[in-house]
Amino acid sequence: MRAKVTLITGAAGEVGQALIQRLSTEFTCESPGAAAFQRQILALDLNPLPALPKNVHQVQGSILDTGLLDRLVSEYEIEEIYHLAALLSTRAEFSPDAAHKVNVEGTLGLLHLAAQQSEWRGAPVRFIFPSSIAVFGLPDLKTKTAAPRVREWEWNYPTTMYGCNKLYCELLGIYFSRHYRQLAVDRPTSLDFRAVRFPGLVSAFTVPSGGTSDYGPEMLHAAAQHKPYACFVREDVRIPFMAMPDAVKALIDLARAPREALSRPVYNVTSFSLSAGEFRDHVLRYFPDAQIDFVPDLKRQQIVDTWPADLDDSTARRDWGWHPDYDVERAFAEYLVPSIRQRYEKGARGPGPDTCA
Ligand code: AKB
Repeated sequence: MRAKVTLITGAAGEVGQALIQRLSTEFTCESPGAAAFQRQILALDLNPLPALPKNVHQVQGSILDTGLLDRLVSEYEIEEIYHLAALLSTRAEFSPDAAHKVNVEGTLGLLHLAAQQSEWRGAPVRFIFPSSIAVFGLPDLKTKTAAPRVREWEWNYPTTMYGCNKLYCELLGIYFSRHYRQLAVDRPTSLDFRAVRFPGLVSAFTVPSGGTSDYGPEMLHAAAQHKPYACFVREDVRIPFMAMPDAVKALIDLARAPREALSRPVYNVTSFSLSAGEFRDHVLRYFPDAQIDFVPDLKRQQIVDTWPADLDDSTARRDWGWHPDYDVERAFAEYLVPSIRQRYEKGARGPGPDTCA
C-alpha cells in the first residue's frame, strides 16, 4: 500500500517552510476539523529543509528530474500538490531560459503527474498553484494610477519572464483540469487546479531572494539588524503586500474550499497596499534609527512600475470567505516586528512560527 501524501515542491523556500510548519502543526493538533485534512507531507526541494517536523518526509531533488517524480509516484499516492517551486522575477530576468525550464517545464511535468494520479485514483488530485501580481502588466504610471485595484481578468500583459511563466502556467492548469484529453476520452475532470495571485510577501522568519518585491522585507530585516539599506525602487512606487501567515492561510483555505463554491480557477488575494516610502515609515516607527535610502535600480524599478498598486480580491472574499488576518497595523505590530526582534536578538536562523494568527 502506498502512503497517501500531500506533495509540496519548493518546500525549503519562504512559503514552503511556512506552509509546512502550519500543516505539520495541524497534524499534531487535536482539533476535530483538522483531522479530515491530516496526511503525511512529502517535501521536495533542491535544498534541505532547515527543520523537519515529524510527519514530513524530505526528498532532495529537482522537479525537472522525471526519474525522481516516477519514483515518488511509485512509492506514494499523491492526493494533493502545493507546487511552490519557482525562480522569482528578478532572478528570472537574469536567467530567462533557466526560469522557463523551472517555472514552465517543471509545472507542466507536475500537471502531468497530477493528471495521471487523478486517473489512477479515480478522483481529482488538488493542484494548488501560487501565482503572482507579476501576471499583470500596466503599460505606464498614468494607467497604473488610473487602475488602482485590478481585477483578475484585467491587464493580463506580463512584462517579465516570471510573469509570463506564471500566467501561462495558470492557463495550463485550467487546460489540464477542464480540457485535457477531452477530445480523445469522455472524462469530466482530470485534476482540480486552483491558483491564488499573491502580492509581495513579507515573513518575519525568512528573507526572500530573487524577487522584485523583496525591498519591503529586506528593508525591515536590515533595520532589525541595525544595517543600512539602499532600497532599489523609488519612494513613490506602490504595490500590494501580505504577511506570510496570511499567504499560508490563503493557500490552505483555497485548497479546502468546496469545489462548487469556486466560480473561477484563479483568484486575486491581498492584504495592504503601501508605497516604498510608506513601508519605510512603518519600519521607522519601530526602528527609529534605521538608515534607509532610495537608490533605484532601473531594471527592477521598471518591473514594479508595471505591477498594480493594489488588487481587487472581492471574488475570493465572496466565494471562499477569504480575508487576511493582518492589516498593515497588525502585521507590523503583532507579527513582523516582535518576531523579527526576537529572531535577531536570539541570533536564530531557522524558521519560526510563521503560522500565528
Ligand atoms: C517577486 O517579486 O518576484 C515575487 C512576486 C511578486 O511574485 N515576490
